[in-house]
Amino acid sequence: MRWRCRDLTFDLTHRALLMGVINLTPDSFSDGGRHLDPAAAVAHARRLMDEGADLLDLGAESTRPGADPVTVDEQLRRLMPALEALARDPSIVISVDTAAAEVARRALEAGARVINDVTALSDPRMAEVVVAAGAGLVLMHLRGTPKTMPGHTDYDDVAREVRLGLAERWQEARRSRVDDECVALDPGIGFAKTAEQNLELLGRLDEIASLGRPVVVGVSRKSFLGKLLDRPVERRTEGGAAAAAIAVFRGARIVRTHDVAATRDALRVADALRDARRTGEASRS
Ligand code: HH2
Repeated sequence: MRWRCRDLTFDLTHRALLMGVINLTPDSFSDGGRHLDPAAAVAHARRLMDEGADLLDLGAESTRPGADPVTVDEQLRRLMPALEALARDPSIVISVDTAAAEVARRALEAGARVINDVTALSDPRMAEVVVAAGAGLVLMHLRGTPKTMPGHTDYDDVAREVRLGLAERWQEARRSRVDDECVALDPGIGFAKTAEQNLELLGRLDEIASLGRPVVVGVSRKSFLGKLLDRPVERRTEGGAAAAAIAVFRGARIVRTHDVAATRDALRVADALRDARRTGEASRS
């Protein structure tokens, strides 16, 4: 299983990637306001790289339930100073979390290698921008918009419907000439799903992985963990690492997390268990 992001191709066969989160926002649900200053963002980015992040996801617009959209100009104002500083080091792989094609274009021009689009190509120009750069593209499942999504949780079979939704967005990317090897798919944990639906999706992640592209999951600090563990956002780290490990065992290949250090070992254990199970299956067949 390979994932192409411009000049880099990741081999995800035996090792899941850690994508560290840097929110350049005043209002993100878990770390809003902490990395607004570009110097603080760069220092945090370097810390996450030292802790073992394979790539960094920079976002300038909160997608928490009920969040208002942020203009292109404001996203660029928040994003570009930190992005430009980090892009000076080509060994740092930068992803940008945006649904706006113009933000994606400017970010790719500055050296980003991945666009993480939680709206899966809602901007009609997004695919063209991604194709022109040969960038990696994360297509996430979402119903409605971050503003309206809490009202969109009526599923008959959440895993089947998320799988169908992602397959449809991947087809749309193909029609727009996005190379299959650049695409990664994300079930959108916490986006238009109840706590129970998030748990069911994680438990049935192999159904999403069976689509045949790398699966991305973001579980860290999310409210389904808070509900399950009865813990505030700053005390969900261990629960998030456990959920990330199980997601990898069930087929996720890229884990988006705020807590890189705490998640790294959990992923290595999950990778080893996954490989051992596959070796066992192969030797019995
Ligand atoms: N979750 C968040 C944001 N972007 N992108 C992908 N692909 N998958 C996710 O699960 C995902 C995402 C929400 O987390 P965070 O960025 O910390 O919060 P906020 O959106 O409030 O900035």
